[in-house]
Formats: sequence, structure tokens, C-alpha cells
Amino acid sequence: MAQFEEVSQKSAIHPKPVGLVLQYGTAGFRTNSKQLDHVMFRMGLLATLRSKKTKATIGVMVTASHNPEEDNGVKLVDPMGEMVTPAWEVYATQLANAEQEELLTALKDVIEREAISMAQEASVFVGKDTRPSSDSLSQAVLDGVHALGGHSKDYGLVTTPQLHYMVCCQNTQGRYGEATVKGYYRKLSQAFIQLTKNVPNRTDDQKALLVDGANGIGALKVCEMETYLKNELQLSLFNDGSSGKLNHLCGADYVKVQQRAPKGVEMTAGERCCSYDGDADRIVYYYSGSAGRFHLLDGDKIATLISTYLKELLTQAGLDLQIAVVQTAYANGSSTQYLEDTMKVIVRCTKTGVKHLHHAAQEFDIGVYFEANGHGTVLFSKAAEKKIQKLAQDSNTNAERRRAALLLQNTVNLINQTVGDAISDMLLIEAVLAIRGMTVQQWDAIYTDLPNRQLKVKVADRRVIDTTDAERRTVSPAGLQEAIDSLVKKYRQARSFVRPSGTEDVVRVYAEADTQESADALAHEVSLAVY
Ligand code: NG1
Ligand code: ZN
Repeated sequence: MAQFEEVSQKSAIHPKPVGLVLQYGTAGFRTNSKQLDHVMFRMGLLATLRSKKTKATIGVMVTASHNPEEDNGVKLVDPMGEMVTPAWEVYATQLANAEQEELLTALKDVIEREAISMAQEASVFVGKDTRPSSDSLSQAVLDGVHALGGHSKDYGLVTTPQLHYMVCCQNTQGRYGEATVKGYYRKLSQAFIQLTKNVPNRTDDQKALLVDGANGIGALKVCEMETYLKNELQLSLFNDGSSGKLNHLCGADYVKVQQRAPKGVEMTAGERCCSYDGDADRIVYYYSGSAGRFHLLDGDKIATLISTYLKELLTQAGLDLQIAVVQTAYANGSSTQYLEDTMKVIVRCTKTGVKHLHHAAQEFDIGVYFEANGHGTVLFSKAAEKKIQKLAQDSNTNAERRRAALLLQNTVNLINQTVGDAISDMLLIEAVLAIRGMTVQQWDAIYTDLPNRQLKVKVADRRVIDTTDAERRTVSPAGLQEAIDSLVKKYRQARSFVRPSGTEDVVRVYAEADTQESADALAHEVSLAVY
């Protein structure tokens, strides 16, 4: 077939290094950018097949998120803007690892197994982050799409969540919004302005926010959005990419893991600051307290703020909708306790990786999900959205209920439900703080984090560690869990677990305890047990 000849010819321009084996991990393929050209071409092919199979537009995002600038990566986006379904992750791995002469066989195998009609049209949206390697790598994706006769739309530089949003808009015939970057800015900014316009006496101080753009795509995009916000939010942007290196000593991952302010952000005491990661799908907040002490407000604090706000609005609106918070093992123990015991919301724990949290959150009327690292969003079931909308439009209902329903409706419009989105989450947090008249210190005081420490351990083969119970316990190697248990017993309010990373060649160690010294010591001792 002519189509396959084209694939053969074009794949020769994107050859696979012999013997190179890569894995579609927690967030797609990720490694040094020099090893990825063939993977990108092949993901272009696979996205085209996925589009034919689903008869919908598929997204391909070229990014390595919080990883160093030299790395790159790629993830596929399914029709509703969600991460690609697990069965196709397996195909992605097979296709990426097929040696040059096996590529057509691997491709035909997917076509056969999925009974794909090659006559079906295909459409693929492509986006990229600001890494120097992203230009040529996204071109390789486009080459793959075209080699199989697919149509493409190249969005160029966009955040990961913007690309997810475009795919969802396209496949819902605009019901979710317009599939353009401007449409995204308009939808979010209008919702934000609606939410904040009736907040009395917002001072300039309350509107001011310091943003660390991690020298990445989020910095570019939040700048573009600023005019749409009509001064309702006054951003001071640092690490905007004009001089610093992507994610280097800055960005959400650095701030969360190092528990310190990023380089280049000039913060004065009490000022609200936030950091995005390299593709702007994560956000964390922080401020400098008295005596210059650094205070971090991570994904757990964000989930608590948002779920408290939503629960209050549901009560005011008199809407009987079930709300749940989905976390991972990395959630601070204090947050889980506060949510369950004080807030009385349902809390679920899933494996690391947003696709797991997203999936669990879909089971509730309203599912708030956040990884501790600041990656998360809120999902509303279709039925919940309908109930909110109906009440917001019901002129017979009393003023207080209607006000709450209108706030809920605008909140739904402000949230990017396809995936965690630093810009959308930032606007939501700012709106919630404004509506509730809360300072960042008051937000921080909702509960006190247990001191904690995260470490990375290099081992010969991280896959020997196998976990269970949402990664909170190990089942192999033999004896490791017992060793962790006996170390944990030495400390108060302590908890610790280890798991192999899905994005880096390391084992991650997490520990929390009643003091920072204890958390540090426990993490260190557990990391020694991993060797
Ligand atoms: P791994 O490397 O599997 O721990 C990291 C994050 C995840 C997720 C992915 C994708 C931690 C501890 N892990 O995964 O939460 O965000 O990257 O970006 O933060
Ligand atoms: Zn990211």
C-alpha cells in the first residue's frame, strides 16, 4: 500500500538507534532529547491510528515537564482531553522499541489488533514546550502524522493543559469552548472576572501575585493572558525565560522538593507567590513568613482550599452533591486527617500519576484531585453540572441559593477539567481567596503540615521494587517492607514508603514525622534500606 511506502521512506529520516529501549511511563516517554527523534515520528503514526480508531481528534504534546532542559518527552491525549488509555500505552512502547526493519510489522499489528479502518480520516493536534529541542521533535511528530495521511493542526508553543483543552473542545463540537488559545483565555478570564467582580473592596495588595514561570511555556502564556484579566489580577512575573534555564533552580518541582523559594523571585514577607512547572500543568504557592521562614502551600493545601470552598457553596445552594478528594501516598498525613475528620469529605488514595487520580475522581459528583506536587484539577459529573446550571437559572429560587449556584457555575467554567492546569488553578485559587476574604497565611493555617522529606536513590534496577496498596507498601524485594516498618516505629506520627519513579531512573523515598529532624533521619534510614 502506498501509505506504508510513505511510512517506510519517512521513517528512514527518523531512524531508531539500534538496541535503544524506552518505556511509555507515568507521563509518556521521557529521556535526553537526542534519543527521541524516532519516538516522535512513531508517536505521530500512533496518534493517527488512535484518531482513526476513535474517529476523533487526538493530541500529541512534546514536553518533558519538570525535567531538565536537555531532556524532552511526548504524551498522547485522548478525545476528551484525558491521558491516552493504558492499552495504547503498550502499543506506544512496542512501536517506539521496534527496530527499524520491524516498524511496519509493529504498525500493522496495531492496525490488525484494533481492527482499524485505514480509510477513516484522522486528525491530530500537536503542541510543544519551549525546550530548544521541541521544534525539531514536534516536526518529527507531524512527519509521522502526514506519513499515514492524517490531518494535523500545529498549535506550536502551548502549555500541556492548553493542548488537552483544545482536543476536548474540538471533539465536543465547541460545547466545552472554542479550540483556540484565544478562546481558552476568553473562557477562563470571563469566569474569573464574574467570580471576583462582586467581591467588595479588593485592594491592590489582594490582587497582587508573584509568579515564577520556571523559564518555560507557562511564563509566555500567562503574559498573553494578562490583558484578558483586565487588572483584576496583577501579576509580577519572574523566571520568564528571557535569561534563565528551564526548571533550573526554579519551578514548582524545585520549590516543592527543596522546600525553598526559587532563584530570582524577590518576595517580601507575606506576599503571595506561586511557581509553575516546565509545561504549566502544576502549581504550588508559598510565602515568606515572619523571620523569613519559607511556607509552602502544595497540592494538598490547594485541594483543601478548593474542596472547602465547593462544600460551602453546595451547602448554601442546597445542592445534594457528593464531593470527594483524591490524593496519592505523597499527600501530607495532616491534610488527609483534616479532610476526613474536620471537613468530613470522602478521601481516596490512588497510585501516583494523574491518570489514576483523574479516573478515581470521575466516580463522584464532584471529584477534587491533586498530587502533593501541585498537579490537579476538579471534575464535575455531567449530572452535577446540569443541577448547578438549572439552579443558577431558576429565577424562583431565593437569592442566597441562586448566588451560590452562580458562583458554582462560574467556578465550573474557570476549571480546565481535562487535566491539571497551572494557569486555571492559579485563577481558581485567587478567586477563592478573594471570595472568602482570606490571606495566604489564613489559608496556610487551615492545618499544619507534618514535616516531611523526599529523597531519590539510584539503584541498579529500580523495577525490583514492587508495591501495593496505592504504592504505600512494598511487596518485593523480600524484607524491605519489614525494614521500613521497624524504622517507622522509631519515630512519632511517622510514615514512610518507597516506590520506583515512572519518569526518572531512581527510587523515590518519602518520610514524614513529628519534626523535620525525624523526617530527615527516617528518609535517610529508609533510603539506606533500599540499597
Ligand atoms: P514519578 O517520577 O513517577 O514519581 C513524577 C511525580 C508524579 C507525576 C509525574 C508526571 C512525584 C513524587 N512524582 O512521577 O506525581 O506528576 O512525575 O509529571 O512528584
Ligand atoms: Zn508538568
